[in-house]
Amino acid sequence: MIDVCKIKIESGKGGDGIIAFDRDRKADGGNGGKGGNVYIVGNPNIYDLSKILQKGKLKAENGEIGEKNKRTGKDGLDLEIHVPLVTKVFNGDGTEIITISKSGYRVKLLDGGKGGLGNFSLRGEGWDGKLSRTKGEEAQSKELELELNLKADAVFLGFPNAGKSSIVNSLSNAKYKVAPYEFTTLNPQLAVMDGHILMDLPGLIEGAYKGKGLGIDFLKHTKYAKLLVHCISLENSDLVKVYKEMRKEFVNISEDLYSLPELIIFTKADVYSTDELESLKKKLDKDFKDYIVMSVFRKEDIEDLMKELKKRLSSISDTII
Ligand SMILES: Nc1nc2c(ncn2[C@@H]2O[C@H](COP(=O)(O)OP(=O)(O)OP(=O)(O)O)[C@@H](O)[C@H]2O)c(=O)[nH]1
Ligand SMILES: [Mg+2]
Repeated sequence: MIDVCKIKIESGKGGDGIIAFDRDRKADGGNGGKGGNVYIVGNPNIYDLSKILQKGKLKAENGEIGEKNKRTGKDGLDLEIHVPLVTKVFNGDGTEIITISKSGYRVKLLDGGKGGLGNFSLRGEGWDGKLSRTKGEEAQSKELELELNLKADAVFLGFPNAGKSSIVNSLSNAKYKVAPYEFTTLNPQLAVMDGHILMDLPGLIEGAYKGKGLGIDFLKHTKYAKLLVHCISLENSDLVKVYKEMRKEFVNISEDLYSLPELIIFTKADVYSTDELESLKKKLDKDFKDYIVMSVFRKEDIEDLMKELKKRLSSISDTII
């Protein structure tokens, strides 16, 4: 997934004014059209920056030159660069320009050049006026750096192989890769559950905050989350130890991540028989206050989890960005 990129943007040049005469040898050359502006627009249907890079040159249209008969040349079309939410926009030197955090939010980054004047606009007495015109204003250009901070309501974290992607898939229409080995998920992946955005993340291991495993590049994407869904596989023998180890990792990664409301999900409940599960839950009640035990292979577990997530997400108001 492309979540940072450098781009060069360019507005349209203004069209030149022209010199022309009508049948009576009166000045009638029109003005040039205006060059297109460059805008950046927040678009909730885009999830990474790759499309922007594919486009190559990001340039608005030039204005056309003026025409005979006092007619102004056509204005150049504006260029709209659509970016996912939330995208931070920086100047080439790293200073921040703006954060695009809302759908449809449209900000002008560059002005198109003004059109030049034709000899009709500049007409005066005598030939001097009749023979003058001005050129269109030059285009502006700028280097930008874009940084995507994906906006998700709930982020799924935990050790590798805990079953995070399996759960996210079963709560949504997503079909992300699931496999019985570690680090199947390499990049943050988004899925939609009835309007709520879920983020499936790569597994974390001890020392992730120091760059171990796949590291913590994902962190910028968790900034706007409302809920941390902490997934722990019931295949582990010491669940308290596993839980504490991961909480230690969260605090080392970021205070914000650590402070998010947390829902603990013990996954792969089907590895136990019903009786074994009952006694396990009694043990869990002693160590954990707020948790869910589930299996992705049980439809009712998925339905219950979905209800619970919706309840929690609706009760937490949107983060103000
Ligand atoms: N028995 C059982 N296996 C499960 C369950 N959920 C997931 N699995 C299996 O566990 C393995 C890992 O599942 P994933 O969903 O890829 O786990 P992950 O946490 O996303 O893994 P990484 O992306 O590598 O961190 C796969 O073989 C799944 O089929 C479950 O509820 N029960
Ligand atoms: Mg995964």
